[in-house]
Amino acid sequence: QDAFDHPDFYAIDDLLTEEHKLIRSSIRDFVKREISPYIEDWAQRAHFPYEIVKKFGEIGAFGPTVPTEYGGGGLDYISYGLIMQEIERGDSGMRSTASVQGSLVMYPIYKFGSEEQRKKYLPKLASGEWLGCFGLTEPDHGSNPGGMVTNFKDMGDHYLLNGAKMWISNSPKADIAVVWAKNEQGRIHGLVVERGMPGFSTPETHGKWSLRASTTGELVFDNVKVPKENLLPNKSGLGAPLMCLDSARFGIAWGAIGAAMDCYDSARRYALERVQFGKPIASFQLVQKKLAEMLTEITKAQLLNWRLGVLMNEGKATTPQISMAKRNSVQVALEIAREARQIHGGMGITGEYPIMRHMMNLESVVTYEGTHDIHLLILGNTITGIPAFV
Ligand code: TGC
Ligand code: FAD
Repeated sequence: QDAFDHPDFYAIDDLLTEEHKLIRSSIRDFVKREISPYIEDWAQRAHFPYEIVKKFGEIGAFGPTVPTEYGGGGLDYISYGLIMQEIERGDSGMRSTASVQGSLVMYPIYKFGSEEQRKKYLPKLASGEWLGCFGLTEPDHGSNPGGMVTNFKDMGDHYLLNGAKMWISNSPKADIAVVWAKNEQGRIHGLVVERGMPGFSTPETHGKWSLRASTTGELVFDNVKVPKENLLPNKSGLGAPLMCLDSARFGIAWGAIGAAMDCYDSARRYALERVQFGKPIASFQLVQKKLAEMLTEITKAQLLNWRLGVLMNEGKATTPQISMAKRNSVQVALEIAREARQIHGGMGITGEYPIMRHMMNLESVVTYEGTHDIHLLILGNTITGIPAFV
């Protein structure tokens, strides 16, 4: 018997194919076997389990939508969403490792790279032989990446790259980085920077209270000579990294609901087992209210995510639609984590239960890939036609 019974109050499974359900249960089994038994310990010790990279490669968690000829899974976006949902049910930091590799490293190389670049990098990234990272955010340019100062100069036979990126998931262990930098005309391009290039370093960021099992760091470029063939040739401008973010934010919309499901599941079990005043706390109306609201919000988000997946598959999803889903899912998950924490009473703050870890993780998820308020402003711009960013 599956110990985790995902809520499916509106029979959303009927909207999934047999393949979707198979993918979901194989990733769920993997998470139960390879992540859930160890994640509290990794998170408590701020340990990134590097061996998970190869294992993610083996189960097809990297680049599921990338065509099979490049090592990807050749799957649709609902499959991708389900994979992210199941991994994040285990831990948001583990999902970060997978979504950065798939949506932010493999996707730009596949979409904007040359055939040589696709063949050189994608199979190794898909299999987990190489780990990648994505450098957009800078110390002084987070929500406003268009203001970036990292730059490269054309030196004839190579480019010379200078600058720094901050808050980069996977960076301390990454073999390659997809880096966004401005050329001498101020135009943004993507470059593949490889570990070992002189002048390139990846210092680790310590002291995080969130995503503790994910490794985060900087990217520092001090006169790094980047071969000309490492520039992604097929798209430039801020739109290129923003397209990658569309794909990653879609995965986060599904992933965050995975974390919410885990909190709901744990809260429901705890409420049925924990006795106070001679009764399970699940018999009190206030506890039932919390559980009913959790289930309602999870169900609404599942439907939104599923519909967005269909639009993604049809190539019709827009950035504001993706913003709405990312923003909604993370907010719902954070609120569910907080309510679940209350249901667990004092036990909710310990590593005996996954709640506090999910809650702390979600404080990063609500900020990265566009903050909660930036996504609101993207929607506000769509509704009114007035950009309120500046
Ligand atoms: P704006 O003027 O709106 O757009 C600039 C140019 O880009 C075009 N564009 C798009 N193109 C393709 N796809 C999209 N989704 C696009 N969105 C915009 C746009 O048409 C324009 O083109 P052109 O030719 O006119 O120049 O740009 P803006 O500077 O006003 O910024 C808009 C804003 C604030 C929404 C955007 O900058 C933004 O989304 N900021 C948030 C930054 C962000 O999300 N950073 C994430 C970093 S990566 C990360 O967090 C990874 S964590 C992963 C993990 O661990 O899981
Ligand atoms: P700021 O942009 O300084 O924002 C601070 C506050 O001001 C926020 O509340 C924001 O909403 C608000 N604000 C900013 N502008 C406006 C405005 N116009 N109107 C209203 N409010 C505004 N980046 C990468 O490139 N690659 C990665 O792999 C990556 N991984 C990350 C991993 C972690 C754990 C974290 C925490 C971040 C990661 N990021 C990554 C960076 C992330 O994308 C940024 O933190 C995020 O975009 C916000 O930028 P900032 O932290 O500089 O905040």
